[in-house]
Amino acid sequence: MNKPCIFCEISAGRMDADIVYSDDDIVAFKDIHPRAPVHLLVIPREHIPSHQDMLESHSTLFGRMHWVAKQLAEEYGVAESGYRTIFNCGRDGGQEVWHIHLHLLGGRPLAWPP
Ligand code: DGP
Repeated sequence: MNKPCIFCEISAGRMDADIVYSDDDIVAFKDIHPRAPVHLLVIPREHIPSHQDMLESHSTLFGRMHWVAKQLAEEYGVAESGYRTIFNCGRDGGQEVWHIHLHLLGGRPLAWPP
């Protein structure tokens, strides 16, 4: 039997997470293995496996995910110092969870290139 998607489980409230934002379409929560003082994940409730599975009809949803990230950056005090938003996509992109998620990282200087 296929294992349930952990981010679908979090979105449905069947698995614990430190939720920081939620609406009808989007949920955001703290990353379980934070890589920076602020490390949040913004996900759609819809199960979209990766950035490469985006359809044109998802454009508004993806835009709103960035809008939520922007609001959270303010709420978590990193808007002024700066932060990074990332979609890891596929094997070389370092994607481990196959339910699309926008990382919001901040609170320390972030190296570039990663
Ligand atoms: P990525 O490599 O882009 O697929 O990042 C997946 C992120 O998800 C990684 O930073 C750790 C986080 N993560 C994995 N499992 C869980 C979980 O069960 N709960 C929470 N809050 N975060 C998780």
